Amino acid sequence: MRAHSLVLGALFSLAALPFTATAVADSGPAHTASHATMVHSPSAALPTRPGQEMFGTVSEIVGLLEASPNTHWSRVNIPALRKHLIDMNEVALNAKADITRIRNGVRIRVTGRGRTLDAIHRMLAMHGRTMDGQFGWHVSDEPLKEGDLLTVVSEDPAQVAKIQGLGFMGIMVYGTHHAMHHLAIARGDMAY
Ligand SMILES: [Cu+2]
Repeated sequence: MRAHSLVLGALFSLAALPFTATAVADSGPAHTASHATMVHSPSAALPTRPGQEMFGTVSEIVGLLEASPNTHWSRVNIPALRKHLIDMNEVALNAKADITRIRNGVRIRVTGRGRTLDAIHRMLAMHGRTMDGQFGWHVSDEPLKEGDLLTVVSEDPAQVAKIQGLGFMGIMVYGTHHAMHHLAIARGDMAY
């Protein structure tokens, strides 16, 4: 049992070293010095992968809030951001999207059940409000019993082609302001 723990400990120590530490078997003062330098060097490799998208997104937002002198922690609402990120997951993975091409755009019937249905109602209502009038698009959202009916049209033939090519997910991600919404939700500037 003790030997097993020692082996595990040794493996863990090796795994924690950067790949450049090939002189593990070396001994003597030279190795001791380089090892000390490596451990304390600011350039020593450290892991950065968050492991999971929710952890990564929330971690980045918390970092931005901490770095900003304008953050009012009494207003900060990370639970609202978490709720929105779960909604995004539901809409992206579990919602059913039936798309119909109409003369000047698309009509998309987005449906789901339970937690997915709640997410569809919240996300599509928000997207309808936010995206209407942008890029020369007219966006309208109609809540249904089993989902939402999203209609996206344009008078510009180039935009019509784009809307039809983007389809449901492309329309949902289109534009560059979505990540800013996450910060606004987290800062308490936007109800969700
Ligand atoms: Cu979002």
